[in-house]
Amino acid sequence: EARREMKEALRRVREEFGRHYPLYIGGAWVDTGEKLASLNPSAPSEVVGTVAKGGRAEAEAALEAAWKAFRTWKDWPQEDRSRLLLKAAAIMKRRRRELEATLVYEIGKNWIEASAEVAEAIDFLEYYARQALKYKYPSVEVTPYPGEDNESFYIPLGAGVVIAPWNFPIAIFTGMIAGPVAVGNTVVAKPAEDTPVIAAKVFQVFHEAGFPPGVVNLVQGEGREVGAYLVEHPRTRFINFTGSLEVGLWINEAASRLAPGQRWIKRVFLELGGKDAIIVDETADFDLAAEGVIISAYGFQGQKCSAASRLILTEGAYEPVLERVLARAERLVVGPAEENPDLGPVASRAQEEKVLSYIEIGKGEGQLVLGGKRLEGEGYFLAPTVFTEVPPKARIAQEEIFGPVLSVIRVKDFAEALEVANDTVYGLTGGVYSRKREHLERARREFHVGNLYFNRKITGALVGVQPFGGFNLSGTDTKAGGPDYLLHFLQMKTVAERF
Ligand code: TXE
Repeated sequence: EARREMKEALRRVREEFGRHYPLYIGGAWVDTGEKLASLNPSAPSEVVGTVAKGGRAEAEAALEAAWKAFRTWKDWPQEDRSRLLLKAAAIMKRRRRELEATLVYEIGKNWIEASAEVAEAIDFLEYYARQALKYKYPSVEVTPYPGEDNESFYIPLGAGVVIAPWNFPIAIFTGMIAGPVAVGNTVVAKPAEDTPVIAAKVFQVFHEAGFPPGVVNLVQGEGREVGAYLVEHPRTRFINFTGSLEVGLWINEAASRLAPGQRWIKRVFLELGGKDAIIVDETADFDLAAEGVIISAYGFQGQKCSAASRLILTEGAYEPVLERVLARAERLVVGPAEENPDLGPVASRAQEEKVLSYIEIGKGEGQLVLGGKRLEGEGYFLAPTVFTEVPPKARIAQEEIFGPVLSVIRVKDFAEALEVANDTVYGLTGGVYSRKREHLERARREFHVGNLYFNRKITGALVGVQPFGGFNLSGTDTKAGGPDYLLHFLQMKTVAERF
């Protein structure tokens, strides 16, 4: 049944190829003179759709609309704000297959990855809608003081900016907007250039849900232009960013520079890259470990911040795990995403070039034992790639590649495995496969990552179950989908009254 629905949805989305989507500012669909085209990475000659390309004028208008909307949105009863989020979730559920099919064509996810991602977007809306209700009352407990009434409560920050990456263009995009908006802020959102169509569809959903004009605004365009303008703007109150380390560091600096006329200290939230490691020791269930490594390293072609890109094997695990990983990796099917292969294409030509250049670097650093090349076809198809004997300090063991490339590192024991695992500027996710309690306990204390997984096949996160975010240069650890996430977008007001 799901298969039939998906085929039907793919057919319908294909019929819509080439459709044009405007910007969404102050509750109106706005066109501009310029266009941005979205290409199908499985067949880049196909234009999935075009969107209006915005510039500074549109960014300015959107911020203006967001501030105007904030005046009333901040005072809406929380139940009503939450109800709108739930309505958006219900609309997404209704359009679920269409949204999944759009992901398949626009970014090259296979059906399973696409379906998990749309489910996650829905989860974010529902979770934050529920979570926001907890901040409704002057609920913060303060110490009673004689002769006075003391009350502390949360209020929103104002208008802020959401800047999103292409790799989870509906889940992360929706979640980063839904959080701040749920608790009374308003938002100008700038999606990634490679995924403008799914972003426009998210805004169709918001529009249908009935958000008041200006609460959510969509400005598509280039990061360096529109994104940078919004970041530097004196009226931006917070920046919610997910993307690369490089851009994140720039934003962090730019946001703290006082622009002429700036009246706010901006709050900056950054969720950046990872160089995630899975450790397997000699006591592990080797089949389970190999299966988990495959899912984590090659799911969505390795283009996840949570993807394992380093496999650290202790002496007794090295041969049996490597053998199992290679046997499985060899069998992976790579092809057009609409055919629901194990791996679709990488996202864009730029991505393909970046990954291939790291493969060249890797040839000088380790042993290429599998893949390492582009595959036949119009799309950006890369073979699942494995390097062995990779020194921990090699560039392919230190830099985020964001592609289907796994670096295998040999260590003598568990202590060394942890040392190597932590020897990175990042600190997002980590995995450990072991049956030795002592090793797991030690990893629990010493493996310095925001999200740690033991003997578990998937290194991603479920909304509300595994709050997600990283340490070190992986970001500001906002813990998306966690119970404290909304607090980032609130400030506390305290009122004392003498009776
Ligand atoms: O990032 P880019 P990408 C990370 C992942 C990887 C990256 C991939 O690990 O590093 O995201 O996303 C805009 N001023 N995570 O390649 O290039 C740009 O237009 C303002 C981490 O898209 O940084 C786009 O909208 N904006 C993660 C956005 O920034 C600018 C989960 C991101 O682009 C800009 C998922 C500028 N100067 C991915 N330049 C986690 N940790 O949770 C570009 N942009």
